[in-house]
Amino acid sequence: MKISIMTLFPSMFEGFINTSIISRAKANNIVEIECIDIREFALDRFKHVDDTPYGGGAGMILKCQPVIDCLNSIRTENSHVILMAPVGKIFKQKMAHEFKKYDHLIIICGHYEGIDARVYDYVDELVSIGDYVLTGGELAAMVVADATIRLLKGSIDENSALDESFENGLLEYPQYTKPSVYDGKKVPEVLLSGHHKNIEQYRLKMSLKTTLLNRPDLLEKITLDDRSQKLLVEIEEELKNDCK
Ligand code: 6GU
Repeated sequence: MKISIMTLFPSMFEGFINTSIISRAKANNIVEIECIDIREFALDRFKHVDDTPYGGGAGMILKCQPVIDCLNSIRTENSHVILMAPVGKIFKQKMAHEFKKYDHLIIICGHYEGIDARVYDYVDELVSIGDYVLTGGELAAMVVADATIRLLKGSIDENSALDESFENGLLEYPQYTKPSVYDGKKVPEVLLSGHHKNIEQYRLKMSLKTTLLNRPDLLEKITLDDRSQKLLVEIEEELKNDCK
């Protein structure tokens, strides 16, 4: 897979591209990442890429011309083009699974106060990473690229991706490593037992409990099987008793 990132601040991506899992995925030819500086497509000798908003208002707006010329210089029939913008659809794990299927993903980072809305007509979708405003789309683009790259075959241990938060609609169960006692705090006994069925049951229960406590909205979006429903009733009883 190739990911092309269009940005006014290519240097922001250096740490991201050259560290840990992402640099390894690149070295192993699982992903190719390029950053293209939108400013190189400015036409005037001062390399202006922004201007004041029609209708008035604060800040500067990224112009169509440098963005579209830049896009046209790299896009092919196989490119899927996303524009990072706070007005876009919220990025979810499911979207990362969609994005990983494309041979060529182009991510456009808006910056300044906004981007000329006519750019929307040249992209496949607008994507936001959440309900807050960042100074630019760069951090958001890294979030999308990271979540997508780690799903590519060979990027991380495939088994570790299966049990993760969001993959089955639930948050992940808590994990522990050595020592078995730290500062008087014990690792749950069942995890030391070697009894795989009990461990699996305990993890499912903790997954349900964590989701109920931190993200009850996620439970409303999935259908639980009989076993999970029973466990959830058990958890709710236990929580009630804890309050007494
Ligand atoms: Cl994609 N861009 C900016 N500037 N802010 C955001 C965002 C994107 N997603 C959430 N906040």
